[in-house]
Amino acid sequence: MRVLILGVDGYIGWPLALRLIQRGHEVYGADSFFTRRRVREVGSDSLIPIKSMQERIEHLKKRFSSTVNFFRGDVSNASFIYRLVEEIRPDAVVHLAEQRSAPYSMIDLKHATVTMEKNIISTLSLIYAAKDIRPDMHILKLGTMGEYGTPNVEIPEGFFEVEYRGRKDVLPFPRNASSWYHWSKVHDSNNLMFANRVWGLSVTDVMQGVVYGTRTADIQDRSEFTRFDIDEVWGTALNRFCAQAVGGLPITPYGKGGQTRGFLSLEDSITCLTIGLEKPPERGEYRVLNQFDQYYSINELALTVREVYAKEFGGNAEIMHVDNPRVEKEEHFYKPVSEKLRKMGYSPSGDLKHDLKTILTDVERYRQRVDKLKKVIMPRTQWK
Ligand code: USQ
Repeated sequence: MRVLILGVDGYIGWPLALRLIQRGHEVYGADSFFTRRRVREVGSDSLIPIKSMQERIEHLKKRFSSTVNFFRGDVSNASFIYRLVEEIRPDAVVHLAEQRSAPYSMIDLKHATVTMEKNIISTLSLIYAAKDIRPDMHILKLGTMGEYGTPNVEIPEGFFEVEYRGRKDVLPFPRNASSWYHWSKVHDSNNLMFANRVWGLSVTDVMQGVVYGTRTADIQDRSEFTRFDIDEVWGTALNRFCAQAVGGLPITPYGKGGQTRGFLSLEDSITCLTIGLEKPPERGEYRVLNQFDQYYSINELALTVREVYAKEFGGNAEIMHVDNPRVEKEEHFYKPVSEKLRKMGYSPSGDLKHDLKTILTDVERYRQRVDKLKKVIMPRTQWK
């Protein structure tokens, strides 16, 4: 299959390219290196050093004799995405090229605007490029479980049956996001749903949980590592907790720590996206997949990191509940459904404690870099 990955330089984009090349797909990629620049903007860097795109491309040629056909550019620029779709004529496009940090989007108006522009306009441009040039290609778009928020009822996969004043319908499940970033994904979902309705585009809208991990099965040596962010803006909960443990900083559940989210390993994220590509929706279908392995509360995760770090490394990590910089429920019901991917063949790859041992081992290797990044780990970005 000819696949175009938008955001191929990112945490998920790069290991996805490795997996698809291994599986014999023809892989094209685009990136503007937005994340590399914006992580530096907040004084941070990937904890695990990563190669330049040029080095990555050369490395793949040696290992597989096939590589990513790379295009540098910004997919919120319509002429760039039109040119890509025209030249490549992909069977599928995976859209990962969005601003992915909730805290970054909440810094101020400028950052909220960049997030809305990059995210909404890139998806809209891709929609139009598909309609005008290649209406039968599959758009696989990365959304987020955070689109749904934390309602006091079960969360279905995109749609649910409602009965109201004696009549029934199947409607989109209400979205109730908790940052400008998460809302930008809601707007993308609405736009994709509408594009599907008017032009019959084939869409998979992935509601993905929080991803953790340093590796996938395909990552064999240091030149293949993907980025791994641990700072308060770009790092996500579990990855940050591992770095905090190794760096001798307290593990920081925000507020009461009862916030519960769906989580999955990087390995599982790549597996699920590959399944979504290799088992596309029907032509003209808009399909929503809830993509996570299990849900955990932040407190459970903090305790598990502390336990694994003590057992495997003899370390003694402190847990410190800090004032929550976000506006979110700290204790709530949470029961999302994730059935479709499992029916399509996904079975989770490992267990959390085993994965944590691997992450902590990799983070230990870069302990000196954790020390250098210490000043950007504790929370600073406020929602209020
Ligand atoms: N949290 C802490 N302590 C920390 C960091 C986070 O308690 O040191 C809490 C947050 O308050 C939040 C939860 O952990 O309740 C998750 O926060 P996060 O920073 O791990 O993840 P989030 O901001 O929700 O965003 C991340 C990715 C985003 C993706 C999303 C999936 O950055 O790209 O879409 O996870 S989900 O959370 O399901 O919406």
